Amino acid sequence: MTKGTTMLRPQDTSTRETKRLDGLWSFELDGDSAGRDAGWFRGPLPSPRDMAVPASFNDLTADAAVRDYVGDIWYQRTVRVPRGWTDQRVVLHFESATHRATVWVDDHEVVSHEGGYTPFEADVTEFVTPGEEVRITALVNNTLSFQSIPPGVIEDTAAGKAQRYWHDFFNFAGIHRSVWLAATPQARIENLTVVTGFSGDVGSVDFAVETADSDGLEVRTVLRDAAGREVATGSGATGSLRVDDVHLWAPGHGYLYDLEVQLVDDTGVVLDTYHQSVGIRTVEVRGTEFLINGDPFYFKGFGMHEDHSTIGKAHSPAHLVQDFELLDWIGANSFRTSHYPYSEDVLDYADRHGIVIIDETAAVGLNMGLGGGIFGGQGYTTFSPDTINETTREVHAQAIRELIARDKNHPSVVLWSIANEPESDTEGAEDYFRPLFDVAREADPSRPVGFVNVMLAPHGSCRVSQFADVLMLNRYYGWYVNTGDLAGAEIAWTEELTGWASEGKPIIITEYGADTLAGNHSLTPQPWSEEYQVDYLDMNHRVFDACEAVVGEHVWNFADFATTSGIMRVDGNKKGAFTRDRKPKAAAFALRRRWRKDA
Ligand code: GCB
Repeated sequence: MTKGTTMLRPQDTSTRETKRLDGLWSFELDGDSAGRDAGWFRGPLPSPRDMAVPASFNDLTADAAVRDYVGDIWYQRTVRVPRGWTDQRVVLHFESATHRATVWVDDHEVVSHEGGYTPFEADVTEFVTPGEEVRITALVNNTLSFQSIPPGVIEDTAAGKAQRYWHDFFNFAGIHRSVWLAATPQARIENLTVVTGFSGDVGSVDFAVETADSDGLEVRTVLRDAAGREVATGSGATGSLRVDDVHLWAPGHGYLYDLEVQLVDDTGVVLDTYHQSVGIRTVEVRGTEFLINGDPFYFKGFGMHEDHSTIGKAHSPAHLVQDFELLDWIGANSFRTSHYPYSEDVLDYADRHGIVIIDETAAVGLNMGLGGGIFGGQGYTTFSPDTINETTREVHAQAIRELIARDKNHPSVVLWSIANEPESDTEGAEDYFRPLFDVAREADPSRPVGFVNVMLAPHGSCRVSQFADVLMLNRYYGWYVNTGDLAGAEIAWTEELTGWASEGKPIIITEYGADTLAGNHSLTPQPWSEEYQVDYLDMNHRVFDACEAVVGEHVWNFADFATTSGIMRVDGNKKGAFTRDRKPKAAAFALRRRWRKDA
């Protein structure tokens, strides 16, 4: 199926070339799933409309049937293969297709991939001719089931089938990130892993390179500093580079070296070359401390979403820059990729700007007890042979592997979150999660692993946190419980947190927040007002500041975001410090005062 764990992101180098396929594609919904048997990939789609790539398709038409569509979705375009690509290996690379896709090049099926937030690619060399056009067709499917990550279920309603799910954000779908044609030499670099360290002012970059069609060729590595000066060289596919007078990557200081990997023949000709930015830093959990470069780190920031009006969950460079500017303005040093892997451009940007990331899989909503009917269909048992089962766990394991394979070399990523708010107080949960922590640790022994605990599994009842290196807690004292009663909330919250602190692990509060309608004010602290949101955050901060084991606070959420509709959500979730169009609420200024020493 997919070769999801051994691929490098397309790159232009002196031996490689890329062509981005973003723009308008032909698009057609296929509610009867008839297109595959009818061979829609064999020619132009029967009655297509235009669709933007990258974009969620949901909000781009004026048609309710499109917005809430669930099922097969066809995307198609033609592309002329660059005429200079003779004798090259050509791959077709999707950064993501939500939630799964099968792809054809002309009449040839080339790849299928499960999971909406990680990349996949196919070697299409034998199906393309440099200088000629090819037709690319992607059959995307956005259905969530008990065997998908995230899970969902299709229910029959009077109006037809409807998608239910247990997570609190709209099920945007489509092709959310760039699609590429990319050329590499046949003899090529296929995969690269770096792990960094330092002792005193000497840094180390351990590397492991995988190559293909490379008999008789030599791997060479060159490390250059940010000014382009060569600081270390190596030969061989694995090794360790010594970096004197090391310049560390650190929170707020995104210093990057460039590691160039070369594949060289015996006459010294460089047949392939690939560049990897490297931030030299260490991450360690010691007692209740979270250490970056040996220094205690306190996470300040948000759980975020890839979510914007019009484009939905698509990546856009303009929004990327704006969101990071706002993070800087407010004094955030970190965020969590709640609740799925974000665009690789986001991680690159965080690397360069010294922003710290908790990197999360799309395993959200593995909890059928949550929300009492708010977030979708109820009446299910979370872990059972008919619901979340061993097949789901295999899909989940693959999602963990693909996340780590994709993001392992980013210095910004310091902690893996393998799930958000799953059921975690049952034997079924314990059995389900135990092996998944092993999967993460095997894929990356260099970073701590955790999951995000839900309020329904408070201290003393959670059976999964025993496997985690760091405790991540989402708590809504003063919102979902003790609503409007901040004094009572403070007492209850302090009591629970004191229990968790006795575990001797660092605690990050990965969510705390109050829905707030921008512009709604009140003299007395009324829920939904901007004043209440400020008071609510203040109360939480008093609780955190009194607890030594708390090493971080991530407000839920950075910005208001789209959700499924229901009696709990008015035009989406309103817990943002910023509105959906990034205007600050009063809380944004309050957070800025707390987080920025100079504000
Ligand atoms: C949570 C979830 C998050 C929701 C949030 C809320 O615990 O992790 O996805 O959006 O609560 O606002 O209810």
